[in-house]
Amino acid sequence: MGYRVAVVGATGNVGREMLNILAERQFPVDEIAAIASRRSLGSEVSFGDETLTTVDIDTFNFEGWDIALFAIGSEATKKYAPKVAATGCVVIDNSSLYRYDPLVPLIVPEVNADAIEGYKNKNIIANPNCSTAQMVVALKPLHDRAKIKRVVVSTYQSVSGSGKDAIDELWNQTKGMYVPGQEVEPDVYPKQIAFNVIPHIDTFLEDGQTKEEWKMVAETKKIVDKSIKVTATCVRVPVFVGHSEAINIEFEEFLDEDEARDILREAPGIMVVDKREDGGYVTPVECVGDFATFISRIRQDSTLDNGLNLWCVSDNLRKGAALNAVQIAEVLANRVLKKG
Ligand code: 11C
Repeated sequence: MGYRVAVVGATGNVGREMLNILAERQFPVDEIAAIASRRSLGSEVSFGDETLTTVDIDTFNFEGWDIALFAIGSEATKKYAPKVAATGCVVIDNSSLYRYDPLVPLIVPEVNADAIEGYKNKNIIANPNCSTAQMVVALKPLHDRAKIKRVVVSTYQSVSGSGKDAIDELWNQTKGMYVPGQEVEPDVYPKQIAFNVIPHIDTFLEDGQTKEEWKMVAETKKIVDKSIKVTATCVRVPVFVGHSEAINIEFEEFLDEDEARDILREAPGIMVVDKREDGGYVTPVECVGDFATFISRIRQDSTLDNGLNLWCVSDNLRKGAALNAVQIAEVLANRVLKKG
């Protein structure tokens, strides 16, 4: 016996990946529903070999459904998640709406799967921001060994993190650079993204941080350990899929780079690719479609007594969003719902 699973926001980048990953990982699905807003009604999406036609979120009856994977943004989530959760269907939400709610668990299964029990408070589980998810997978095994004091992270985030329009903007702006008269002005982004980098993701906060940077701080504390200090600079780069991060870590205890490499090799969800030679590291184009978080360039930081640097790359639509949500569904199924 399997589960009745609804993907809400099934036509978006993340919703489609959720369907792909449910099929790829052979999640025990008895029945699947692809749910969308009225605007996308009737669109077709793939689920393994099947083609699903989307149904309307406003009329869909969630009674008797086990799990709803939400990928519809905070505003729509605010409207629909409480109603769906009230039917008894557990909501796994990819938006930021519930992440900082102390009554809602924020889960990265490799790091804090035990926190899943907290779902009972609201029948909702939150999925973290993509840049946080891949970072905490790397931090947790190192923290367990040498206790992290402080993290300084710079991100190189792909345009797919901003949705389909941003992917089109990078594509069209890049082509337009070569065709006189077909230049494409910035629209999704405040500045040109083709052949450029933009040190601005999400809105600005009063203290000068951006919301994306703040999320990395708040979410790392909630998922790994509230004592860890994090400071982030988040940058958009002209890459379609795959977020990269340069991470500097200060520990309470000394951790040798070779031991760190061994710890990361053994850690769940991580692939270490770290040869000190040309090409002996992973770049975003190589991580697309993969489940792993890739770690490269592991090395001592000689300016600190107990410091390491590393490079971390992952598919932001997968580990950063859809994969992590499906992994949460797997934990929920195996530990809590236990059907079949
Ligand atoms: C980006 N990290 O790359 C964002 C996308 O809080 O779920 C995901 C935003 C979020 O633009």
